[in-house]
Amino acid sequence: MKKALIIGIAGQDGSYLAEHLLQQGYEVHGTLRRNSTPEHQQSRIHHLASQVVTRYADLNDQHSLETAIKESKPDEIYNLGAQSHVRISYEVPQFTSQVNAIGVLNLLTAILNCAPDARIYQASSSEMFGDSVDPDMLQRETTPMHPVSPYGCAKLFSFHIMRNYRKAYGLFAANGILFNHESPRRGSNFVTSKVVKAACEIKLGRTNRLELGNMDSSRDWGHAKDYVRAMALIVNHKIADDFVVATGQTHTVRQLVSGVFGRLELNYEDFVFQNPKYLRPEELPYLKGDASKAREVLGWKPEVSFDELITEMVESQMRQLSDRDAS
Ligand code: NAP
Ligand code: G4F
Repeated sequence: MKKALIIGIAGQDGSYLAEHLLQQGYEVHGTLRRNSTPEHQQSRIHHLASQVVTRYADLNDQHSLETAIKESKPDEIYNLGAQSHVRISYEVPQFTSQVNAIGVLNLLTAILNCAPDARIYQASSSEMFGDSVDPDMLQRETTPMHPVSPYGCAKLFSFHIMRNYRKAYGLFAANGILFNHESPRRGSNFVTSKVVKAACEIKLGRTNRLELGNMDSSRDWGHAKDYVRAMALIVNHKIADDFVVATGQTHTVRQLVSGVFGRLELNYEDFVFQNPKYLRPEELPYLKGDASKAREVLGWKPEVSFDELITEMVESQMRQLSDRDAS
């Protein structure tokens, strides 16, 4: 039985990855961060409580990472831990860099010390491309990276330190360059989740206003369930390498908003307003990924379309709101 250690098991991706690896027959271990409201912290993995082993650890605390590795003895380590919100990375740039950049170096050092044969996956991001795009309007593994946020800059450091430690120390250190991926478990301050929640509440007459930032940027949105399958394929590939994971479709935030409100038979223009507080000091305007390498080398392709993703998120939110009413 293979053993996996997931740093950040209680996040959106951590929860889906844990489910996926359990289905594949893995023994799954995961790390949580200490926070002041433990009752909410494991809401995404409550249903897995009897099947996974959790312990506290933090990317900023190398001792805790070494303990987690020594106790779990993993064959595979998935680093999904991060301050993952791009706009908030402008409010806490040093913290973001400590966790998303130096934290990865801490983890690599712990792995060199305690489990140099383990295979490592790093959650790299399409945010690393920043304002760079190839002439065919796609981003791929060879596209230059010019990040435009503290989050993107920190992720670019971790991407390169993974490649550096792969060559310098022979670690199996692989990067997934994942484009945006969403689900009903997405944090409520990311745009898909924020829009879906507000639109459902408007439909039920609980509010009549949604405030957003820039609606003209474009993102390549996929489903988190599809993307965690790619993570496991990357780690189980014969060599450590870097892979773009994306759908190859892009939509503007405005198209997302119009689609979500349209599904609920609402006209978004009656309810959606811009609030400058949600604008970013520098915006990443456009993302559209070319996942040909992942498709050809790993046999990966996304199964959930943008429309199916939105439908699932809207239906799940409506169910949650009516369950809350009933209880
Ligand atoms: P998420 O829901 O925000 O989950 C992040 C996880 O990291 C949470 O469990 C969080 O714990 C944990 N964490 C935060 N700071 C940590 C620290 N100092 N030490 C250890 N763990 C820490 O994000 P996600 O959407 O699942 O994304 C997973 C990873 O993929 C992140 O690294 C993200 O940057 C990257 N990524 C995401 C996307 C996307 O579209 N979702 C795309 C590309 C890359 P708390 O819940 O306690 O904060
Ligand atoms: O949902 P978002 O916050 O995602 P963003 O910034 O693209 O980052 C996500 O994807 C990255 C991969 O490309 C990950 F690495 C990262 O961890 C995260 O998962 O914003 C999407 C777009 C942006 O252009 C933003 O400016 O939506 C725009 N937006 C407009 N109004 C808003 C809002 N975003 C948020 N969060 N909140 C708004 O009110």
